[in-house]
Amino acid sequence: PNTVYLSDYTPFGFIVDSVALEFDLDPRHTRVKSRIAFRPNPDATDRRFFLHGENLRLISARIDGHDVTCTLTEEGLTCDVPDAPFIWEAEVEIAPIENTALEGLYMSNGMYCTQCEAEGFRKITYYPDRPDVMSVFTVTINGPHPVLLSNGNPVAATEHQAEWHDPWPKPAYLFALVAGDLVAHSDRFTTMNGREVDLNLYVRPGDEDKCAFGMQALKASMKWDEDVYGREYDLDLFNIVAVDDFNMGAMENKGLNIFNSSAVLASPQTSTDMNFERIEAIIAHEYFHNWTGNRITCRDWFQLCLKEGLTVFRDSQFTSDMRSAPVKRIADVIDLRARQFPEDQGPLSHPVRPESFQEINNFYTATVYEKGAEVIRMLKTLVGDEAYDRALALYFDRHDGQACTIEDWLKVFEDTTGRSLAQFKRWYSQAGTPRLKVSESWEDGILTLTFRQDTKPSAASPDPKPQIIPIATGLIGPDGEEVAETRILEMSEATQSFSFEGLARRPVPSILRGFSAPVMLEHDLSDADRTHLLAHDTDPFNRWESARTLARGSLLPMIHDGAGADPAFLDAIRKVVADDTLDPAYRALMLGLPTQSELAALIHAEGGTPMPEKIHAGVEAMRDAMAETFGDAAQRIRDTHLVSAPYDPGAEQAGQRSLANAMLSLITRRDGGAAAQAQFDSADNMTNQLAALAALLHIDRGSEALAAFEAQWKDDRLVMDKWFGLQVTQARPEEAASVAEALTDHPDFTWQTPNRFRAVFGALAMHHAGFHHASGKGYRLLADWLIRLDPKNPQTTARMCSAFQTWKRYDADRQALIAAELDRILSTPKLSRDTTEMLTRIRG
Ligand code: B3K
Ligand code: ZN
Repeated sequence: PNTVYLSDYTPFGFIVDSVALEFDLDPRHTRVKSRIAFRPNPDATDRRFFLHGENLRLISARIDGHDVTCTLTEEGLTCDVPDAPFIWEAEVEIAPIENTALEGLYMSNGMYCTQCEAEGFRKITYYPDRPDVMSVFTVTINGPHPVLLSNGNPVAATEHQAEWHDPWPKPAYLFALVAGDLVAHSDRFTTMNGREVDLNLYVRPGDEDKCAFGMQALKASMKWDEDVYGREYDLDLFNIVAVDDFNMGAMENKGLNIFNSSAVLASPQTSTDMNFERIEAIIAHEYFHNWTGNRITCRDWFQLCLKEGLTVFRDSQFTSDMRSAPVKRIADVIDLRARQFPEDQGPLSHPVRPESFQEINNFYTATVYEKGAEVIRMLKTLVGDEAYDRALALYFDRHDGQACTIEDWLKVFEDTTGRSLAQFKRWYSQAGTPRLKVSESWEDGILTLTFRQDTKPSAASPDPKPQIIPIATGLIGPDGEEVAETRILEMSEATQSFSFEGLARRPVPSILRGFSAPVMLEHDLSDADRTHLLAHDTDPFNRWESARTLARGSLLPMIHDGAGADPAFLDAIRKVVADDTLDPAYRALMLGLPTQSELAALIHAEGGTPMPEKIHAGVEAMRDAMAETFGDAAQRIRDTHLVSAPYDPGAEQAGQRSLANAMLSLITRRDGGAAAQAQFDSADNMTNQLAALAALLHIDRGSEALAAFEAQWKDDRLVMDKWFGLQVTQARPEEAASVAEALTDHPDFTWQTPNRFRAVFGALAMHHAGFHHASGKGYRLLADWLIRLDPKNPQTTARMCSAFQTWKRYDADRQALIAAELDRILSTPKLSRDTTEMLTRIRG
């Protein structure tokens, strides 16, 4: 297979002045005519004329009106062109109905839609399909559908024909087309400069009642981007379309965002609080791309984090502002540890800016996105908020309309602050999660903290160098008072010390406040000191982190030798959770435990061999102990936080529900399911209904509720995804694979729809003890289905292969079972490039 290298970048030999496309839609025989104005690029040395094209049937090709002969390959075409401006015209035929990969132009429930990022446009017509080729598009769509959409503004429409013009030059990956029998939920937004923008959310008939929240979120995002970043929307129209068959969450096509219906449709009866929050964040994310991604795009796909890291960072700021900043920060760190850390510490480890790939779709990763956002967060911490704002203003000013690199991005910060970011740049070029060890010394009223940073060498970065690490640190005195406010210790050496002077008594340091860097902190604090921080830290993140660390410490002996839960830990947790002065959402987070996979990683890092069944047993024992410790208090806390007001998805009510439902799950461990059944029977919103169902399934008393749920929701595909997933999630480890397998026989298991496939197999992969059950059945079942899905949808298959990325943590028997499955998949004839690359890297 072909490997592409960052170091091989050269500009395209031609500039594209304009693109006109005309589509005659037909499921099997869609015709696409293109008329493209090219001229030689004075900045390029290589003038070979190569256009990408895949699975296209070329009908005709002309240059300046004359037929030309082209050399066709699997990847595109070449032909001789004049050394002067010329017009390329081509006609191709494609079959959207046969496009099960959901990349390019495809069909979903009878509607046409597109997904072009990263390299899908080449499945629509011949084109230089690379992000640094930007042009102005005019699109004509012929089709019998009531709604015919493309990017930009509508210029003309008759029955069965629509013409669109997008005045902003864009790369082909932002092209979009939608045609179908859709209904619009419409609204308007007045921009900061008083321009009126029409907003539409297009959905299938029947989904109209699930649009209001997404529309609100869109308007809130538009306003926020004006207020916080000074970014105004730049077209008269902004459209969002919901599609059922989609490989990811959503796509930021210029003026025509396309969303997985699960990432935009919401109603109180069918969506959980978590769904609402996720939808709000994704709408914001895609909208924010209009400036960070579309107006300023990437020079090449190695620079993906330029738009993704920044846009994730911006959407996390938005959520912090709309909801609770500490809760958002904790949720982000939980997510980073669950998804990015395993990636960065296993065979798939790669820098935030990778240097080579075979299939770019495999690099839309937690490292590029979430670590990419963490890197920007650190940059902001290092230069300060005010310099960050100035740097961003310069970025938009200097690079509007360009396709940029990480070098361009860092340069605006260097020019703004006068500081060199040469060492900081390692965060973009070096893979792996640094370990940060800290030791303390105390003498004459001076506390000295000595840090050592260490990154494990990996295939991607064999010789890691010290990073710049901003370590936000404060001090908590023995009486619980803060004796030093947060200070940013800027570490740049492998080993470095920082002192705090003039202290009357020895304080407890609160280190890496707000998780100021994506590292693994090792701080040998006594349990007493941690409990002290848990009670008194003024930094809400670190207060939570103390609880997490205590939980880990208490869980390990329970896992290893079946010890009982540490009463001191239980008591400390009970105290914070019962503290009514704290935000309920925060208190619910305090009750959370590290995931079983995270515990496996920890045991592995400490030189042990994680045994999934023991981890599972330890965590269950801890939950039971919590249920005992809370006793009747659980009921009291739950009662206090039951919401009687009409459902609202905002942070306040959602926090109440998350605490009440955390209590419900403890109560259910002791009451045989009575409270959960009552909640299930009376719930008027999905959050409470699903929480009750989960609690019942967990104690094996859920079969009736499950049937009732199915009967109630069988016609709602998004709710049915939850029904499929939850049964696997809540299954006992020895049954998880069988439950998943049985679900694949359900008539509604429409496995070619990524949402449904992920509902079952994503849940299985996330069920640590179930997936890793010693029988190997989980591995086998997933492998069977990946083999089946790969020829239909390589992208979703490849993504799900990451379930195997942690395999080297486990015992020899499990490793042998997994290796056999990896080899079995790899030996499948015609395995896709996507899946081959993922599994080859994982297999090592
Ligand atoms: N930019 C798209 C992701 C495209 C994924 C292509 N495999 C969505 C987003 O990050 O906003
Ligand atoms: Zn994005």
